[in-house]
Amino acid sequence: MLSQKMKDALNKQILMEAQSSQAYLAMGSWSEIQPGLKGVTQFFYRHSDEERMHMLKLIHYVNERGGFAVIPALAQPVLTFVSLKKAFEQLYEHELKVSESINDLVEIALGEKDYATHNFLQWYVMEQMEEERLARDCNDKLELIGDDKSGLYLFDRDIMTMDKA
Ligand code: OFO
Repeated sequence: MLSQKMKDALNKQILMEAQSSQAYLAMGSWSEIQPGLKGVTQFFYRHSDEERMHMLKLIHYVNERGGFAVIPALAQPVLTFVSLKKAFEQLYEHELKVSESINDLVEIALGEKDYATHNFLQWYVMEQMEEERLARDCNDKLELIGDDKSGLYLFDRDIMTMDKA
């Protein structure tokens, strides 16, 4: 059985994953109308789907452990970006916040002596490590590319095969 504190904290994480999914969906919709960003668009949409999966995993867990997963209302995400680099910077910052939030959850689980939740959260800890690395790689590449159009062309092509593994 989850403690009230744990339930509340997990429900907050459900909101965060839902917000992540919306934010990346908005990035995908923005990049889809920019010329030549087919690969990037696919990446954002795929990432949005993954965040939804993270949210669902939490929903099932909370409900299976005797809680009630609350489906949250969402604020409109940022819709437009001055550049692709800015969108990726935002994605990276967002992932850092998610990691922080997962770490807080781990701390709460330990404090509550809730070892089942602690164990459940380890998947998210590993996932965040990979997501941070991927977002950092993308930012580093875009930094190198600068305004070089052929670099951007290659980035868009390569991101289709860049994965977390
Ligand atoms: Fe990328 O955040 Fe979910 O966990």
